[in-house]
Amino acid sequence: MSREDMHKLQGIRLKKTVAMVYNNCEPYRKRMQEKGVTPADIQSIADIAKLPFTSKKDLRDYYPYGLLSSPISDIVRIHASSGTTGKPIVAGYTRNDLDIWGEVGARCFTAYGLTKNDVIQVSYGYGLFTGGLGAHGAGETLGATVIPMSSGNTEKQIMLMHDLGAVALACTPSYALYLADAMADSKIPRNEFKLKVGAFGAEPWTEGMRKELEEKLGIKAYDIYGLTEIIGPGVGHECQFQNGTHLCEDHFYPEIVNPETGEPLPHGEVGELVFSTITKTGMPLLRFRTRDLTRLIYEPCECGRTSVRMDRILGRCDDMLIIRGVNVFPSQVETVICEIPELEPHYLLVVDRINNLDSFEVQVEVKEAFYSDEINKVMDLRKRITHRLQSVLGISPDVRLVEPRSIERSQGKAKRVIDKRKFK
Ligand code: DLL
Repeated sequence: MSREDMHKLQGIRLKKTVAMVYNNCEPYRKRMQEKGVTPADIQSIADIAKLPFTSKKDLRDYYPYGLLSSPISDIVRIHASSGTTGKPIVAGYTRNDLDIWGEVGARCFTAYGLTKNDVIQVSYGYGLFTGGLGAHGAGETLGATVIPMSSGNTEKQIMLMHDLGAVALACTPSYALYLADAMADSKIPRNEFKLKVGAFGAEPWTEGMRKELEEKLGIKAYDIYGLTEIIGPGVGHECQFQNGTHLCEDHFYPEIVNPETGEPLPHGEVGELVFSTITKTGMPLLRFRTRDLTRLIYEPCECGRTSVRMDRILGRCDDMLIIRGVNVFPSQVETVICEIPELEPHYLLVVDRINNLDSFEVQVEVKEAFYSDEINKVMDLRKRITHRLQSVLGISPDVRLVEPRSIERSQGKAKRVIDKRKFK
């Protein structure tokens, strides 16, 4: 679709959504009235900037059903994402929303080259988290054979992946890494597995991590992006060129704004990703501030899809650590670790404040083959890592090399940071 036609379609859909939330959702009506905007002011997609933002705080304030635009009798599914504190964020979906979700999810799997003839193992957690049921609906809409495995029970995961001939694995990248080790331990030869494709998301991951996963699992590892408030997995996906995540912008309109001021940023600049849902009916959201940092790419993709792409999620505004005044994203550390051949991509950042000074430790596992008790070798490796991290981050961490398999593994979203300063 040409950009012009896409904008036309988005404008029509936005107009309908704005009328819907204005008429059916009191908090939105009030917020628009405060801004002096009525549905009549929204005539095209360019008018979106007139609309108020929605934040995670709004979802907490109107917990659990306050932001629904449909009566509860039309809501057929609830999901929730656990916040760090207090009540979770609740999202309600109508039948229409589940159909959209199935469709955008099936687009993702199709872009990875999967068809109805394939077996897909879904190892995202099932339950309130959108990962399991989201990927499940995507696979079923495609007509593929879905194994609703959920996370955990690693030995069984490997056995069924092998016995049922799973071609695709859908889980978090950190859990995929864990499963890769379990596959190697299982002693089942790699060529007896049919696995070819990974659909990995729900947490930030780097190009280095992609390389590790592709090598360890012998697959192509693709990104899948989404968030509970917007719909779940399926908001965006990579294609065979693995060169940016295509957004399903005919359903979810993206903007990039300055995370401090909320001002829209020029095309191509890195900022906070904001989405408006333009087809959902259960809990349509206008200009939802995701807190995710990325940039949008409008140049056409080699695959022929005309949808806008986003770059990798650099991190979340809330994940950014400020250590001794320097901004640090865990993904920067991951990039460095994946570049150093002696290291496993398992790491933990531990930040503390001792005598009013920030301490910053990076724990990282050394590969079995390089794990040595020769002090010179260890010192040399530590020095190299510290030097590299110092030049990328601008501050120097204490690097602690730890034994292979000593950092706790995750079966869902990995926990990469312990910030002890928060408890002081
Ligand atoms: O994580 C939905 C999902 C499930 C996406 C399975 C992909 C696969 P939430 O729990 O609400 O929803 O968390 C959403 O996770 O705002 C990002 O910060 C992060 N995230 C999700 N996908 C990616 C990705 C699900 N591909 C939050 N890359 C989002 C980086 C991601 N971060």
